[in-house]
This record gives sequence, C-alpha cells and structure tokens, in this order.
Amino acid sequence: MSAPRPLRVSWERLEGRLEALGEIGSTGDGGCARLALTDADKEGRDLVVSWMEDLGLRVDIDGIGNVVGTWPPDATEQPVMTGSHIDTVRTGGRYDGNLGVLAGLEAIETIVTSGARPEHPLAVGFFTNEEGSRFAPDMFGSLVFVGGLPLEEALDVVAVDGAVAGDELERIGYIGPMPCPARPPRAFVELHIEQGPVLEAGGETIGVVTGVQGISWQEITITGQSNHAGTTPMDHRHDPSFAAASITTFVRALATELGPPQVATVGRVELHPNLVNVVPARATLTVDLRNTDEHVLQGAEARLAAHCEDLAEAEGVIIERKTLARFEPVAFDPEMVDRVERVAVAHGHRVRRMPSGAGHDAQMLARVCPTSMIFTPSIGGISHNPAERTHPADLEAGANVLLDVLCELAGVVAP
Ligand code: HGY
Ligand code: MN
Ligand code: MN
Repeated sequence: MSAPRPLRVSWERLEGRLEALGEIGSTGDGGCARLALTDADKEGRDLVVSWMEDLGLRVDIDGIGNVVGTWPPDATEQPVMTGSHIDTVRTGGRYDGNLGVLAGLEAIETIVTSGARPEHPLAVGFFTNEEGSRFAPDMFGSLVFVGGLPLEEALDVVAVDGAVAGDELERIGYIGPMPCPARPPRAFVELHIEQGPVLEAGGETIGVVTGVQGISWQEITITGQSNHAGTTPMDHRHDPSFAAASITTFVRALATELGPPQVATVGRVELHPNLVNVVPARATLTVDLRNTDEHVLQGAEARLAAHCEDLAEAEGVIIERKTLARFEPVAFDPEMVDRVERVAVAHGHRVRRMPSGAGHDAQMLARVCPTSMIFTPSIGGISHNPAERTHPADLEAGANVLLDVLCELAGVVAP
C-alpha cells in the first residue's frame, strides 16, 4: 500500500485571506494601517474570528483581547498552538503578523478537512498589540497571556494618542472571559516574514529562528526654554530641538562603533510648539536600541544615559528618560529549532539558522512552553513599509513547513 500523500495547504485559500485581510485598513499603496484597538483592528479581528467560526473552532477571548481558536472545539487538553498578530504599524504591509495567523488557520483547516484526528488539540491565535507603536510596550497581549504583565497594568496603558487600552478594548468589544494568564500551550510555533535582508541575500527560503534579540525602548523628554528665533543669541539658548538632534546622531554613532548586530533608531520626534519662528519649549523622542547580547545592550543604554547627562549640563535643559519596553534576548527551545530545520530540509528548502532582529509574540510564549519560529524571506528586506512583499512561492513554502511542524507536534496522521 502506498504511503499517504502528505498534507499541503491550499495556497489559493491562504492568498485570498491575506488579500481580504490586507484590504482592511488599506492605505491604497499596497499597505495597511490597523493600529492596535482601532476600528480597523476591530474590523480585522471580526473577519479572522468569522473564519475561525466557519471552520468550527472554539473561539476564546481573554481579558486583554487575545483571541484563540481551538480544534477540536471540545478539547480540554492544552493545544499545540500557532499564531501571531494582526495589528500593524501605521505604514504597515500585508504580511507582518498576518501571515502567521492566516497560515496557522490554513494549516488547521487543511488538517480538519483532511479528516485526520490529531493526538493533541491544535489552536491558532492572534495576540493584542504586538506592534506597540500605539500602546507600549510591544507584545503586551502575549506578555499578559504568559503572565509577564498583570492584566490590570496592561488595561491602564495610555496610548501615544491619549486613549486608554481598557477603554479601547471595551469600545471595540474585545474584552473576553478567558482568564489571563492562559494555561500554557503544549508548544508554540510562529511563522513570520523575516522583515530583513538576510534570507534573500543568502538565497535561502526558510529561516530557522534560534531566538530574538534584546529590545530597549525609551521615551526621552527634553525641556528647554521657548524663545524668539530671531532675537535670542545662540549662546542664550536652551534648545530641546538641538538636544534631540544630538541624541539622534549620538545613537547612530554608538551603533556604528559597536557594530552589528547593534541597531539604534529614533523613530518618533515631537517638538512643542513646533513653529518655524519659535525655539522649542520641549522635545519628545523615542530611542529603540537592540542587540543579541544583553551585556552589550546594557552598555549601550549606559552610554546613552551618560550622553544625556552631559548634554543636559551643556545645553541647560532638563532631560527625563522613561522606559517604554525592555526585553532581554530570548533563545528558543533547541529541540523545537531542530524540528523546524529538519522539516524545512525535508521539504527540500535551503535553510539558514538565524536570530530575529524584530520582536515577536513567540518571544513571550517561549517563557511558558517549547517555542520556535519559521521565517520566510522579505523582498529587498523591506518591512514596516507598504512595499513589504514576499514571493508567493515562499509564503506557501513557509505555510507548508508550519503545517508539517504542527502535524508532528500534534500527532496528526494523514488519513
Ligand atoms: O518592534 C518590533 O520588533 C515588532 O515589530 N513589534
Ligand atoms: Mn510582526
Ligand atoms: Mn511589526
């Protein structure tokens, strides 16, 4: 008797769902904007939940709006879980997060419709506010899910636009009864686009992700003296805009000096009153520092703090720093990493072991269960940009590797 044909995803169904979800919050240039807990996020949530319900999954929602679809619906044992996020940055693409959620749903749908009965239940979820660009810290939904942040604290987080997380969750109707933290899954695997240039440059199809680098987000508020742009002599100025520029150039020089994988980004700068003929009263900026080495990352943070002290003294301004997010580097479970590599090689793909430069929900799930990630290449290494693209063949390849990893973990035997 011939061996059963291996299960494979339906690319047409997955592609159709990626396009349909990408249309929600579409920015008209191929990208989409679904900032966490906005109306567009709600619309995206409702669509994915409807697909989960159509498939017959049991849909559970927890107190921070994390959504988990489980099969079989009457399962009581902890599931083998996959998933990611469907919130985006304001200038987001169609694959960051969305791929992991929809490929996970597609993998489970492939298993369900094949008639196979898994030994262990399966689940696919999307976590609230992975991006963190509206509400900091990032990944706060999965952080609450694993017990790393008290629910009440997350509900009280105030967004950059002044909204309160709990109020927004209430408004969009996604405060659910599932307890936080959740019972840990049996295992967790996340498929995600790489969002960087490494796989494309190396000609590999699958990234076998070994872990996630450390992340340090700070918000720096600089208070100076608002004054007339024309009458104030340069040596009388206490200029927050100048100080902000000094910090921006300092972190660039610091990252250059430390070398890869150190990265540094000033992504948000706001001046008040932000007028052409007024020396600003105040500047608020964010600094994002990352490194795979916790010791080097701490050193970079210390160097930035020292620079701010010297700058405050020299420019006669007040500089206050607030931590928005701080996560140490995470190493994924070696056996889970080996499993992803073995499956990807068995599929005939060229693979590369690599750390993740971006943060992911998987780095939180790794605190409570065996976890790993699968990467697919990003064209031009572009992400957090409407031009974010991945070749369809690579998206399909990643989804099929995810499917087989889930089948192994859940003891699915093709009928
Ligand atoms: O910032 C990150 O790495 C992720 O996109 N939240
Ligand atoms: Mn992401
Ligand atoms: Mn992202």
